Amino acid sequence: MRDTVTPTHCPYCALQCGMNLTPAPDGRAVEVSERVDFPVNRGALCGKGRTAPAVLSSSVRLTSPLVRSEGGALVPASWEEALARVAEGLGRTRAEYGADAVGVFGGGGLTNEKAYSLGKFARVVLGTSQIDYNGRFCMSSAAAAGGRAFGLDRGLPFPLEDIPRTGCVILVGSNPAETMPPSLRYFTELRENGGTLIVVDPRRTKTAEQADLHLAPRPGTDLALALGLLHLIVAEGRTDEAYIRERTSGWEETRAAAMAHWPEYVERITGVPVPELREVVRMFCEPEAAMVLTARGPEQQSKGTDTVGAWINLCLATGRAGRPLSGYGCLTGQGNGQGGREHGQKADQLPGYRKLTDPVARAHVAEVWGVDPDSLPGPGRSAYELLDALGTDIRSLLLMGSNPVVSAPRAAHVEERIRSLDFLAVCDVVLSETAVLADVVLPVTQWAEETGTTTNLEGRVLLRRRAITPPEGVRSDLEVMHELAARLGGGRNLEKGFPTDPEEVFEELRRASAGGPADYSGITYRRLAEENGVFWPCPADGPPAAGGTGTGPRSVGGGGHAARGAAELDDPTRAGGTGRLDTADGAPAPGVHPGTPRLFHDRFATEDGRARFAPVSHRAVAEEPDDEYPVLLTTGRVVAQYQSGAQTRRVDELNAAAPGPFVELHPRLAERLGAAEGEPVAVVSRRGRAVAPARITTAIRPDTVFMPFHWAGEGRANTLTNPALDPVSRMPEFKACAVRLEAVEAGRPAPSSP
Ligand SMILES: Nc1nc2c(c(=O)[nH]1)N[C@H]1C(S)=C(S)[C@@H](COP(=O)(O)OP(=O)(O)OC[C@H]3O[C@@H](n4cnc5c(=O)[nH]c(N)nc54)[C@H](O)[C@@H]3O)O[C@H]1N2
Ligand SMILES: Nc1nc2c(c(=O)[nH]1)N[C@H]1C(S)=C(S)[C@@H](COP(=O)(O)OP(=O)(O)OC[C@H]3O[C@@H](n4cnc5c(=O)[nH]c(N)nc54)[C@H](O)[C@@H]3O)O[C@H]1N2
Ligand code: SF4
Ligand SMILES: [Mo]
Repeated sequence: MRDTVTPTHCPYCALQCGMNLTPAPDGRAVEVSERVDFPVNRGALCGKGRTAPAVLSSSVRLTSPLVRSEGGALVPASWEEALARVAEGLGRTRAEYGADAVGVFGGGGLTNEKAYSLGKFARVVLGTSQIDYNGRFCMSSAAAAGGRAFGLDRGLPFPLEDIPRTGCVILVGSNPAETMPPSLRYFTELRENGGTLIVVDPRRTKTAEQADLHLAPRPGTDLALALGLLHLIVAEGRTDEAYIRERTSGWEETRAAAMAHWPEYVERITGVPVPELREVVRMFCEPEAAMVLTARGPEQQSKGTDTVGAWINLCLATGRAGRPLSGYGCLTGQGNGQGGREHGQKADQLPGYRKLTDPVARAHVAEVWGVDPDSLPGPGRSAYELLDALGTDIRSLLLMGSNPVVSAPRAAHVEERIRSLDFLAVCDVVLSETAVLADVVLPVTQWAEETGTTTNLEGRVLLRRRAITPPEGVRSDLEVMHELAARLGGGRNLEKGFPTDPEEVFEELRRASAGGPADYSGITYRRLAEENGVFWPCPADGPPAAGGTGTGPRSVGGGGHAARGAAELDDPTRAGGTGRLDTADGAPAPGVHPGTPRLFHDRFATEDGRARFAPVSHRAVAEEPDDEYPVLLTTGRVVAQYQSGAQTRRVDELNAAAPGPFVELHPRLAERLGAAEGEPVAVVSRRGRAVAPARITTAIRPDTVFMPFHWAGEGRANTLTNPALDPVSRMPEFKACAVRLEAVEAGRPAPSSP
């Protein structure tokens, strides 16, 4: 038991708010208090962070392994038996059908150490190529577009503290008032400083209410909207020709594509009036600096990569990328949404954001892992494709950190695929809707009970510290991998490569990432503790820091080529005169790389150092409304619930605030349907039927309905969603599918989902 206050971070979203934890006398319960020294949230927390300790309680969590009995029930078992069963289940599939018949599914909530170990476990212990994770459902389109344009993907290429000092921010399909409440102050301060905020969202959200201008396009039309804006920028002569010439490539083709998208045509597609388009152009182009930030609205589309590319085009055409207080950024979602996509749990990836197909990367990582590069499998399937192959090509699955029965698109089908597996093992802290279907459930430790690093939406690597002793009966994900490696190694002592001490894993991750685009080699636990986080890339062999106050944050091209030495000290005045970031304990020692808060100021991370325009054109949503399914459904979040709800639906205070699913619809649609506030309505798509109470509001477009996706059962939004995939990122179209609404007789039990 410890009795001191432990400074750490929230278990939930990508803001990774700082908080202090104080254990109660029993050493188990823990109290959350303000931690003002962490600059991102300066003590502020949302309700989820404040109430996070409730999920540590034994009354809602798993404290014993569970195994499927002969009779079909999940019953408590010893760790020895449970681990033996998992090794046997996965091992048998591998022996009978080959290594690729074993799948692994990870999560963007896992720490860097866990994500790194899971990718290594799949490739070295299981020898399978079939690993992917829920981040594919999250920011993969922005990652693909960012990589294509800039040669490097880091959610935000600048710290949040730059936002209040820019001139204009366009927030596209992002609702931080509900999804990252403490971040709202950056936008409030922007407006207090005379800057403007534009919000693009089919709904007038709490965020849109704060905006100077709110555009409400039809879901799935952000690509056309961005093209229309670019058309006007060109027509009004507002492009930055010198910047285009010196720092970009591919402009002519992109310009031609944009010129084909007349504002009137764009108005017809998006429903956004031409005068509003003109107003956006004026607000975005007049100030000296401006930013575009996207989140899941434009990204979770079957054309998400092109859509984000079109918004990046706007930044490039106006010289608003890789310059102080300007740029494009994606607001990453999960606690380790950034780090989780860098260290190898993605189907095509090796640690350090390396490519699995790159022979140099394979050789480097294989050496760190002590294996033959030829033994590393190639790229596997993307998340939805992997889930869709369960029970056919993939016969057994190890799942860590996701609840796809609630969160995957076309969820009834995914659930049926999961049920058809020969063997399913789930590591979780609670008995989620997916864990209930498992043959073996392994109960694991959580944030406050274990140490590990996460990388927040700014690319800031953080240390989450252990504050309390875990309850008896649970083990960490790292211990699980260690034990399984021993059992599946076939006498090869593979467990040695899977240390249970997170710092030991991080030391190996540093070496594996060295020289890669996401280079962590200059980061240590000690630095993280002292400096309140370090921004990657941070090479171990970087140029010496100038040291002392006034040292500007570094600005590098980043990326595989640039990160290895192209770093130059940035001129602090160019970055708005901040000098160092306001970290708690000052600068790293001389000779130590200070990390890279701001990217691309000198060059982009592409081969030639230029950013690449994306020559994109408008396309329709995969499933346009028709006579049978005349309405568009979009989905998203509410402030008091998190993701599949596995954790937050176990917290009374949060359930009181957000007790269940609902269907948000416009009064005109409600009237046509005869629906009344709070009465159940059925939403039917080609995939299934969901029922939830109506929430009638003029804040949504009349041709669109909205459902949050946090609940299972008949109100499960993902029963309806369309798994149409983006061709590049393989992101499913969570944000637009065709549905019809049906009245449900009040008092009658609602029909269940097929
Ligand atoms: N409370 C809470 N906070 C969270 C989470 C949570 O589950 N709950 N999850 C975390 C995670 S993993 C993520 S990824 C982030 C997500 O954070 P956000 O992206 O902010 O969340 P969403 O609600 O999915 O989508 C944002 C907005 O997109 C709008 N939208 C829908 N369709 C379209 C469209 O076609 N175009 C445009 N422009 N907008 C559209 C929706 O109306 C919604 O208001 O939140 C993180 N924070
Ligand atoms: N319709 C619709 N669907 C969506 C979205 C949408 O906007 N609309 N958004 C998508 C997005 S952006 C995301 S990120 C996904 C998220 O959806 P999921 O992947 O289902 O995410 P969570 O609900 O966070 O699930 C995490 C699970 O891991 C467990 N867990 C937490 N910490 C740990 C740990 O350290 N170790 C282990 N082993 N388990 C742990 C939790 O208890 C929980 O059961 O949903 C996607 N689905
Ligand atoms: S905003 Fe995100 S990180 Fe901050 S307290 Fe809420 S859930 Fe936690
Ligand atoms: Mo996400």
